[in-house]
Amino acid sequence: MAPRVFVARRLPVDAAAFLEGDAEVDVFEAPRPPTPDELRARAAPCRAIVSLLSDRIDDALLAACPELELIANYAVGVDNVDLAAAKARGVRVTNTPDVLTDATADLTWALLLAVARRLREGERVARSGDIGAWQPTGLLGLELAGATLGVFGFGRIGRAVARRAQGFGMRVLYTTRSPVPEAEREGAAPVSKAELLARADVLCLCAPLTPETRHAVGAPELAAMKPGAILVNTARGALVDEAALVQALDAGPLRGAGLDVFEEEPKVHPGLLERDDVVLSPHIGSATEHTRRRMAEIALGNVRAHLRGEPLLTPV
Ligand code: 8YV
Repeated sequence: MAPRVFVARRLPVDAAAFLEGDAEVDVFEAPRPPTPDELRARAAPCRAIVSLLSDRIDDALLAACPELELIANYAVGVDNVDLAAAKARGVRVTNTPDVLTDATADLTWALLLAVARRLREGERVARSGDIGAWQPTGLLGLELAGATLGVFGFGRIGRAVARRAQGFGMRVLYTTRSPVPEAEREGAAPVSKAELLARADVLCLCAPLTPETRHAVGAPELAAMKPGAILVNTARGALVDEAALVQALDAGPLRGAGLDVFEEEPKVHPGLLERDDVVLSPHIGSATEHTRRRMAEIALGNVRAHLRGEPLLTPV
């Protein structure tokens, strides 16, 4: 009997056609994540699953899937997977790195620019059908040339964000876990977290979510940020204490925030919803046609490689 594979959402590549001859594929077709019960029931007879960031793969799920050998996560982040539990049960894990680096860096810059130049307010004014009397002091924003970009987490995406800053004439500082060779610094300088907070006019969060990075930006860090600074988060919502962010936006000294990810996804903190100084997007960092297709090819390619006994493309 062909091995069974569960794909937890419809992908931009036909999973059944991709794995034809290698597996019998069960795709969860609803436009929502499977509930934990649905996930358990559908994954139970499978040797591999393609999971998304909204699918919690914990020890209880693994225990309910005795045939499971591979979790091919359709994301670069793997914080939805209990890696220790997977390792303990001999289940391999893959992700989709590299192919989403540029798309995510682009969206980081889209949010950065939107907040810096107050596009949310400007859009509303223009859409009223009358842009009003031209004002020398109207909708003034932050000039990026000569300003300092701080990058928290200097992996592939952090470096791609930094690379783009050169075109804008910004100085770039970063802080990250492990030393980065000079050749990969993109002209950016390593600093302590305290210095990053104190000096960045724009702080971009590009780190994975781990126990160490959870609430990396909470009330003390927000209070230590440079007055008038902008916070951009396209990594994982829980890097930021959202309640503290709302308070910091109310009290100053932040200029605003651009957020693609949220602490309690799919929910967004109600305190963020009506603000003009915040630009929001619904976790779409990797959402270009090209990138999402490549992510699917990599996730399914890992499943195929595993079932054929070949080396995995992108093991975690
Ligand atoms: C995806 C992401 O949109 O790759 C990641 O870690 O957050 C995004 O690329 C999402 O994870 C899809 O599952």
